Amino acid sequence: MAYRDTIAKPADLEQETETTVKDLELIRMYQLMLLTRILDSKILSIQRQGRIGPYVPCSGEEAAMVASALALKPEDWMFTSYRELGSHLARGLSVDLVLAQLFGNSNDLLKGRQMSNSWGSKALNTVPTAAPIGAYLPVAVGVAIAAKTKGAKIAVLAYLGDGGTSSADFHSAMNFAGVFRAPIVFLCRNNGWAISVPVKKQTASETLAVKAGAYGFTGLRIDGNDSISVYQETRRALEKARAGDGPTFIETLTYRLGPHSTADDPRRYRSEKEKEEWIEHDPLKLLRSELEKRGLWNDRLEKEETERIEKIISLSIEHQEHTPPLPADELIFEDVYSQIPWNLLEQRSELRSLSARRS
Ligand SMILES: Cc1ncc(C[n+]2csc(CCOP(=O)(O)OP(=O)(O)O)c2C)c(N)n1
Ligand SMILES: [Mg+2]
Repeated sequence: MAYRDTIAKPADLEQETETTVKDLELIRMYQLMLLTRILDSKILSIQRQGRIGPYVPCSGEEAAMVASALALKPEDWMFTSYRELGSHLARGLSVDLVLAQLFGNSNDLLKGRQMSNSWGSKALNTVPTAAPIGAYLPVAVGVAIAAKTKGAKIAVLAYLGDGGTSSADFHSAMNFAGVFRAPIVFLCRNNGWAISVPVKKQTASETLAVKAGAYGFTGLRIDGNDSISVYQETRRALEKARAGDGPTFIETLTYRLGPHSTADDPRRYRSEKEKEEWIEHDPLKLLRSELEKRGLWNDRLEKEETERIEKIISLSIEHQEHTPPLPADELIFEDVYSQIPWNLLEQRSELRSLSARRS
Protein backbone atom coordinates (compact mmCIF):
# COMPACT_ATOMS: atom_id res chain seq x y z
CA MET A 1 0.00 0.00 0.00
CA ALA A 2 1.38 3.40 -0.96
CA TYR A 3 1.97 5.53 2.14
CA ARG A 4 -0.37 8.12 0.64
CA ASP A 5 -3.21 5.61 1.02
CA THR A 6 -2.83 5.52 4.79
CA ILE A 7 -4.39 8.96 5.20
CA ALA A 8 -7.22 9.07 7.70
CA LYS A 9 -9.57 11.88 6.73
CA PRO A 10 -10.83 13.82 9.73
CA ALA A 11 -14.46 12.79 10.12
CA ASP A 12 -16.07 16.21 9.96
CA LEU A 13 -14.04 17.56 7.04
CA GLU A 14 -16.48 16.81 4.24
CA GLN A 15 -19.44 18.70 5.67
CA GLU A 16 -17.28 21.74 6.51
CA THR A 17 -15.75 22.08 3.05
CA GLU A 18 -18.61 23.77 1.25
CA THR A 19 -19.52 26.22 3.95
CA THR A 20 -16.27 27.41 5.48
CA VAL A 21 -13.82 27.85 2.61
CA LYS A 22 -15.19 30.69 0.57
CA ASP A 23 -14.93 30.81 -3.20
CA LEU A 24 -12.65 33.84 -3.19
CA GLU A 25 -10.30 32.22 -0.70
CA LEU A 26 -10.09 29.15 -2.93
CA ILE A 27 -9.33 31.19 -6.05
CA ARG A 28 -6.60 33.10 -4.20
CA MET A 29 -5.18 29.80 -2.93
CA TYR A 30 -5.05 28.37 -6.45
CA GLN A 31 -3.46 31.54 -7.89
CA LEU A 32 -0.74 31.38 -5.23
CA MET A 33 -0.15 27.69 -5.91
CA LEU A 34 0.13 28.40 -9.63
CA LEU A 35 2.54 31.27 -8.92
CA THR A 36 4.62 28.94 -6.73
CA ARG A 37 4.72 26.22 -9.42
CA ILE A 38 5.70 28.59 -12.24
CA LEU A 39 8.20 30.60 -10.19
CA ASP A 40 9.82 27.39 -8.93
CA SER A 41 10.36 26.14 -12.47
CA LYS A 42 11.70 29.53 -13.69
CA ILE A 43 14.15 29.66 -10.79
CA LEU A 44 15.33 26.13 -11.62
CA SER A 45 15.98 27.15 -15.21
CA ILE A 46 17.98 30.29 -14.31
CA GLN A 47 19.97 28.16 -11.86
CA ARG A 48 20.76 25.70 -14.65
CA GLN A 49 21.95 28.63 -16.76
CA GLY A 50 24.41 29.56 -13.99
CA ARG A 51 22.71 32.87 -13.17
CA ILE A 52 22.11 32.10 -9.46
CA GLY A 53 23.64 29.72 -6.91
CA PRO A 54 22.12 26.50 -5.58
CA TYR A 55 18.34 26.19 -5.29
CA VAL A 56 15.95 23.89 -3.43
CA PRO A 57 12.79 23.33 -5.50
CA CYS A 58 9.31 22.72 -4.09
CA SER A 59 7.17 21.46 -6.97
CA GLY A 60 4.49 19.00 -5.79
CA GLU A 61 4.23 20.42 -2.27
CA GLU A 62 2.32 23.63 -3.04
CA ALA A 63 -0.84 22.70 -1.13
CA ALA A 64 0.99 21.82 2.08
CA MET A 65 2.80 25.16 1.89
CA VAL A 66 0.33 27.69 0.47
CA ALA A 67 -2.87 26.45 2.10
CA SER A 68 -1.30 26.24 5.57
CA ALA A 69 0.33 29.69 5.40
CA LEU A 70 -2.98 31.22 4.29
CA ALA A 71 -4.46 30.11 7.62
CA LEU A 72 -2.15 32.50 9.50
CA LYS A 73 -3.15 35.95 10.76
CA PRO A 74 -0.76 38.85 10.13
CA GLU A 75 0.26 39.04 13.79
CA ASP A 76 1.21 35.32 13.93
CA TRP A 77 4.77 34.12 13.29
CA MET A 78 6.05 31.70 10.66
CA PHE A 79 9.23 29.59 10.74
CA THR A 80 10.13 27.54 7.67
CA SER A 81 12.85 25.22 6.47
CA TYR A 82 14.52 25.89 3.09
CA ARG A 83 11.79 24.49 0.83
CA GLU A 84 8.69 26.55 1.62
CA LEU A 85 8.67 29.02 -1.27
CA GLY A 86 4.86 28.70 -1.41
CA SER A 87 4.47 29.58 2.28
CA HIS A 88 6.53 32.75 1.88
CA LEU A 89 4.54 33.80 -1.20
CA ALA A 90 1.26 33.11 0.61
CA ARG A 91 2.46 35.13 3.59
CA GLY A 92 3.02 38.07 1.26
CA LEU A 93 6.69 38.01 0.25
CA SER A 94 6.93 39.55 -3.23
CA VAL A 95 8.43 37.81 -6.25
CA ASP A 96 11.04 40.61 -6.27
CA LEU A 97 12.15 39.84 -2.71
CA VAL A 98 12.16 36.08 -3.33
CA LEU A 99 14.50 36.62 -6.28
CA ALA A 100 16.64 39.29 -4.61
CA GLN A 101 17.51 36.74 -1.93
CA LEU A 102 18.53 34.19 -4.57
CA PHE A 103 20.62 36.72 -6.49
CA GLY A 104 22.01 38.01 -3.18
CA ASN A 105 21.84 41.55 -4.53
CA SER A 106 21.45 44.86 -2.72
CA ASN A 107 17.64 44.46 -2.53
CA ASP A 108 18.04 41.31 -0.43
CA LEU A 109 16.39 41.90 2.96
CA LEU A 110 18.93 39.54 4.52
CA LYS A 111 21.96 41.27 3.00
CA GLY A 112 23.28 38.14 1.33
CA ARG A 113 24.13 36.54 4.66
CA GLN A 114 21.81 33.55 4.41
CA MET A 115 21.99 30.35 2.43
CA SER A 116 19.79 30.49 -0.68
CA ASN A 117 16.10 29.68 -0.03
CA SER A 118 16.38 31.07 3.48
CA TRP A 119 13.75 33.78 3.14
CA GLY A 120 12.55 35.93 6.01
CA SER A 121 11.01 39.33 6.59
CA LYS A 122 10.62 41.37 9.74
CA ALA A 123 7.50 43.03 8.33
CA LEU A 124 5.85 39.65 7.73
CA ASN A 125 6.90 37.99 11.03
CA THR A 126 8.77 35.30 9.09
CA VAL A 127 12.12 34.06 10.32
CA PRO A 128 14.95 32.96 8.01
CA THR A 129 15.89 29.33 8.51
CA ALA A 130 19.08 27.85 9.93
CA ALA A 131 20.99 25.28 7.83
CA PRO A 132 21.17 22.50 10.47
CA ILE A 133 17.94 20.53 10.15
CA GLY A 134 15.46 21.31 12.94
CA ALA A 135 17.68 23.90 14.64
CA TYR A 136 15.04 26.62 14.42
CA LEU A 137 12.27 24.50 15.99
CA PRO A 138 13.17 25.21 19.65
CA VAL A 139 13.45 28.91 18.69
CA ALA A 140 9.93 28.78 17.23
CA VAL A 141 8.66 27.21 20.46
CA GLY A 142 10.48 29.94 22.41
CA VAL A 143 8.65 32.62 20.41
CA ALA A 144 5.36 30.86 21.13
CA ILE A 145 6.08 30.61 24.88
CA ALA A 146 7.13 34.28 24.95
CA ALA A 147 3.84 35.28 23.31
CA LYS A 148 1.89 33.23 25.82
CA THR A 149 3.81 34.76 28.74
CA LYS A 150 3.03 38.25 27.46
CA GLY A 151 -0.64 37.35 27.02
CA ALA A 152 -0.54 37.99 23.25
CA LYS A 153 -3.23 35.99 21.45
CA ILE A 154 -1.02 34.87 18.59
CA ALA A 155 0.19 31.54 17.25
CA VAL A 156 3.37 30.25 15.63
CA LEU A 157 3.43 27.99 12.57
CA ALA A 158 6.66 26.00 12.23
CA TYR A 159 7.35 23.85 9.17
CA LEU A 160 9.64 20.87 9.01
CA GLY A 161 10.31 17.89 6.79
CA ASP A 162 9.93 14.18 7.57
CA GLY A 163 13.72 13.99 8.02
CA GLY A 164 13.50 16.86 10.49
CA THR A 165 11.71 14.56 12.95
CA SER A 166 14.97 12.63 13.43
CA SER A 167 16.82 15.66 14.77
CA ALA A 168 17.54 16.19 18.47
CA ASP A 169 16.13 19.70 18.18
CA PHE A 170 12.78 18.27 17.06
CA HIS A 171 12.57 16.33 20.34
CA SER A 172 13.51 19.39 22.43
CA ALA A 173 10.98 21.55 20.59
CA MET A 174 8.12 19.03 20.86
CA ASN A 175 8.87 18.41 24.53
CA PHE A 176 8.95 22.09 25.45
CA ALA A 177 5.84 22.76 23.36
CA GLY A 178 3.95 20.03 25.22
CA VAL A 179 5.13 20.90 28.73
CA PHE A 180 4.48 24.64 28.35
CA ARG A 181 1.38 24.20 26.17
CA ALA A 182 2.95 26.58 23.70
CA PRO A 183 0.68 28.19 21.06
CA ILE A 184 2.43 26.47 18.16
CA VAL A 185 1.47 24.33 15.17
CA PHE A 186 4.12 22.05 13.70
CA LEU A 187 3.43 21.53 10.00
CA CYS A 188 5.41 18.51 8.88
CA ARG A 189 5.72 18.09 5.12
CA ASN A 190 6.14 14.36 4.85
CA ASN A 191 7.27 14.24 1.22
CA GLY A 192 8.52 10.68 1.48
CA TRP A 193 12.23 11.46 1.33
CA ALA A 194 15.03 13.17 3.21
CA ILE A 195 17.37 13.55 0.25
CA SER A 196 17.91 9.83 -0.55
CA VAL A 197 16.57 8.39 2.73
CA PRO A 198 12.97 7.11 2.52
CA VAL A 199 10.59 7.68 5.45
CA LYS A 200 10.56 4.00 6.39
CA LYS A 201 14.28 4.28 7.19
CA GLN A 202 13.71 7.50 9.07
CA THR A 203 11.52 6.14 11.85
CA ALA A 204 10.13 2.90 13.26
CA SER A 205 6.90 4.69 14.25
CA GLU A 206 3.81 3.81 12.26
CA THR A 207 3.30 7.47 11.32
CA LEU A 208 5.03 10.74 12.17
CA ALA A 209 1.79 12.08 13.64
CA VAL A 210 1.76 9.48 16.44
CA LYS A 211 4.91 11.01 17.87
CA ALA A 212 2.91 14.01 19.14
CA GLY A 213 1.00 11.75 21.56
CA ALA A 214 4.21 10.98 23.44
CA TYR A 215 4.70 14.71 24.04
CA GLY A 216 1.17 15.12 25.32
CA PHE A 217 -0.62 16.78 22.43
CA THR A 218 -2.60 16.02 19.28
CA GLY A 219 -1.01 14.68 16.10
CA LEU A 220 -2.98 14.53 12.83
CA ARG A 221 -2.14 12.91 9.52
CA ILE A 222 -3.85 14.47 6.53
CA ASP A 223 -3.58 14.49 2.75
CA GLY A 224 -0.99 17.21 2.11
CA ASN A 225 -2.06 17.59 -1.52
CA ASP A 226 -5.65 18.37 -0.58
CA SER A 227 -5.49 22.16 -0.17
CA ILE A 228 -8.87 22.47 1.50
CA SER A 229 -8.04 19.89 4.11
CA VAL A 230 -4.62 21.49 4.79
CA TYR A 231 -6.21 24.94 5.12
CA GLN A 232 -9.00 23.80 7.43
CA GLU A 233 -6.85 21.68 9.73
CA THR A 234 -4.13 24.34 10.01
CA ARG A 235 -6.69 27.06 10.68
CA ARG A 236 -8.38 24.94 13.32
CA ALA A 237 -5.05 24.14 15.02
CA LEU A 238 -3.94 27.80 14.94
CA GLU A 239 -7.26 28.89 16.48
CA LYS A 240 -6.82 26.27 19.19
CA ALA A 241 -3.30 27.56 19.88
CA ARG A 242 -4.45 31.20 20.07
CA ALA A 243 -7.23 30.18 22.47
CA GLY A 244 -4.64 28.76 24.90
CA ASP A 245 -5.44 25.09 24.18
CA GLY A 246 -1.89 24.06 23.32
CA PRO A 247 0.11 22.78 20.37
CA THR A 248 -0.77 20.52 17.43
CA PHE A 249 1.41 18.47 15.11
CA ILE A 250 0.07 18.08 11.56
CA GLU A 251 1.66 15.50 9.27
CA THR A 252 0.82 16.35 5.66
CA LEU A 253 1.42 13.54 3.19
CA THR A 254 2.84 14.96 -0.01
CA TYR A 255 5.63 14.36 -2.52
CA ARG A 256 8.66 16.21 -3.79
CA LEU A 257 8.33 15.93 -7.58
CA GLY A 258 11.76 17.39 -8.31
CA PRO A 259 15.26 16.80 -6.97
CA HIS A 260 16.15 17.52 -3.33
CA SER A 261 18.23 20.43 -4.59
CA THR A 262 20.06 21.45 -7.74
CA ALA A 263 22.95 19.26 -6.53
CA ASP A 264 20.85 16.07 -6.48
CA ASP A 265 19.76 13.44 -9.02
CA PRO A 266 16.74 11.54 -7.60
CA ARG A 267 16.88 8.92 -10.40
CA ARG A 268 19.71 7.35 -8.44
CA TYR A 269 17.53 6.41 -5.48
CA ARG A 270 13.83 6.40 -6.42
CA SER A 271 11.65 5.14 -9.27
CA GLU A 272 9.96 7.11 -12.01
CA LYS A 273 6.84 5.04 -11.33
CA GLU A 274 6.56 6.45 -7.82
CA LYS A 275 6.74 9.97 -9.24
CA GLU A 276 4.15 9.19 -11.94
CA GLU A 277 1.73 7.97 -9.27
CA TRP A 278 2.06 11.22 -7.36
CA ILE A 279 1.60 13.30 -10.51
CA GLU A 280 -1.88 11.75 -10.66
CA HIS A 281 -2.45 13.29 -7.24
CA ASP A 282 -0.94 16.70 -8.12
CA PRO A 283 -2.20 19.37 -5.68
CA LEU A 284 -2.79 21.92 -8.46
CA LYS A 285 -4.83 19.43 -10.48
CA LEU A 286 -6.93 18.60 -7.43
CA LEU A 287 -7.71 22.19 -6.51
CA ARG A 288 -8.31 23.19 -10.11
CA SER A 289 -10.90 20.47 -10.50
CA GLU A 290 -12.63 21.62 -7.29
CA LEU A 291 -12.68 25.20 -8.65
CA GLU A 292 -14.08 24.00 -11.98
CA LYS A 293 -16.73 22.01 -10.17
CA ARG A 294 -17.80 25.22 -8.41
CA GLY A 295 -17.79 27.08 -11.75
CA LEU A 296 -14.91 29.32 -10.62
CA TRP A 297 -12.16 28.40 -13.10
CA ASN A 298 -11.75 27.44 -16.75
CA ASP A 299 -9.12 27.16 -19.52
CA ARG A 300 -9.32 30.85 -20.37
CA LEU A 301 -8.69 31.96 -16.77
CA GLU A 302 -5.84 29.45 -16.49
CA LYS A 303 -4.21 30.86 -19.64
CA GLU A 304 -4.65 34.50 -18.57
CA GLU A 305 -3.34 33.86 -15.06
CA THR A 306 -0.36 31.88 -16.36
CA GLU A 307 0.57 34.68 -18.77
CA ARG A 308 0.19 37.31 -16.04
CA ILE A 309 2.43 35.34 -13.68
CA GLU A 310 5.05 34.69 -16.37
CA LYS A 311 5.21 38.39 -17.16
CA ILE A 312 5.64 39.38 -13.49
CA ILE A 313 8.41 36.81 -13.11
CA SER A 314 10.36 37.72 -16.22
CA LEU A 315 10.24 41.45 -15.42
CA SER A 316 11.37 40.68 -11.89
CA ILE A 317 14.25 38.45 -13.00
CA GLU A 318 15.41 41.15 -15.41
CA HIS A 319 15.26 43.75 -12.63
CA GLN A 320 16.94 41.69 -9.91
CA GLU A 321 19.68 40.43 -12.18
CA HIS A 322 20.67 44.00 -13.02
CA THR A 323 20.50 45.27 -9.45
CA PRO A 324 24.02 45.99 -8.10
CA PRO A 325 25.59 43.45 -5.75
CA LEU A 326 25.97 44.01 -2.04
CA PRO A 327 29.09 45.73 -0.69
CA ALA A 328 30.08 42.47 1.02
CA ASP A 329 33.41 43.74 2.43
CA GLU A 330 31.62 46.47 4.35
CA LEU A 331 28.63 44.42 5.45
CA ILE A 332 30.61 41.78 7.30
CA PHE A 333 31.36 44.35 10.00
CA GLU A 334 27.77 45.43 10.56
CA ASP A 335 24.71 44.31 12.52
CA VAL A 336 26.41 42.42 15.33
CA TYR A 337 27.43 45.26 17.68
CA SER A 338 25.49 48.49 18.15
CA GLN A 339 28.93 50.16 18.18
CA ILE A 340 31.63 48.48 16.12
CA PRO A 341 34.51 47.66 18.54
CA TRP A 342 38.08 48.97 17.95
CA ASN A 343 39.52 45.65 16.75
CA LEU A 344 36.88 45.29 14.02
CA LEU A 345 37.36 48.94 13.02
CA GLU A 346 41.07 48.15 12.62
CA GLN A 347 40.30 45.11 10.47
CA ARG A 348 37.84 47.11 8.38
CA SER A 349 40.39 49.79 7.60
CA GLU A 350 43.00 47.11 6.72
CA LEU A 351 40.48 45.48 4.37
CA ARG A 352 39.63 48.86 2.80
CA SER A 353 43.27 49.65 2.04
CA LEU A 354 43.80 46.12 0.68
CA SER A 355 40.76 46.49 -1.62
CA ALA A 356 41.98 49.96 -2.73
CA ARG A 357 45.40 48.51 -3.67
CA ARG A 358 43.77 45.67 -5.63
CA SER A 359 41.39 47.83 -7.64
C1 LIG B 1 21.76 18.41 11.26
C2 LIG B 1 21.80 18.25 9.76
N1 LIG B 1 22.08 17.03 9.23
C3 LIG B 1 22.13 16.88 7.89
C4 LIG B 1 21.90 17.94 7.05
C5 LIG B 1 21.94 17.76 5.55
N2 LIG B 1 20.59 17.80 5.02
C6 LIG B 1 20.13 18.91 4.39
S1 LIG B 1 18.54 18.72 3.90
C7 LIG B 1 18.46 17.16 4.49
C8 LIG B 1 17.19 16.34 4.33
C9 LIG B 1 16.04 16.82 5.14
O1 LIG B 1 14.90 16.12 4.77
P1 LIG B 1 13.47 16.51 5.24
O2 LIG B 1 13.50 16.99 6.65
O3 LIG B 1 12.60 15.37 4.94
O4 LIG B 1 13.08 17.78 4.34
P2 LIG B 1 12.91 17.86 2.76
O5 LIG B 1 14.29 18.14 2.21
O6 LIG B 1 12.39 16.55 2.28
O7 LIG B 1 12.01 18.99 2.51
C10 LIG B 1 19.67 16.78 5.06
C11 LIG B 1 19.92 15.46 5.66
C12 LIG B 1 21.65 19.20 7.65
N3 LIG B 1 21.41 20.29 6.93
N4 LIG B 1 21.59 19.32 9.01
MG1 LIG C 1 11.35 15.08 3.28
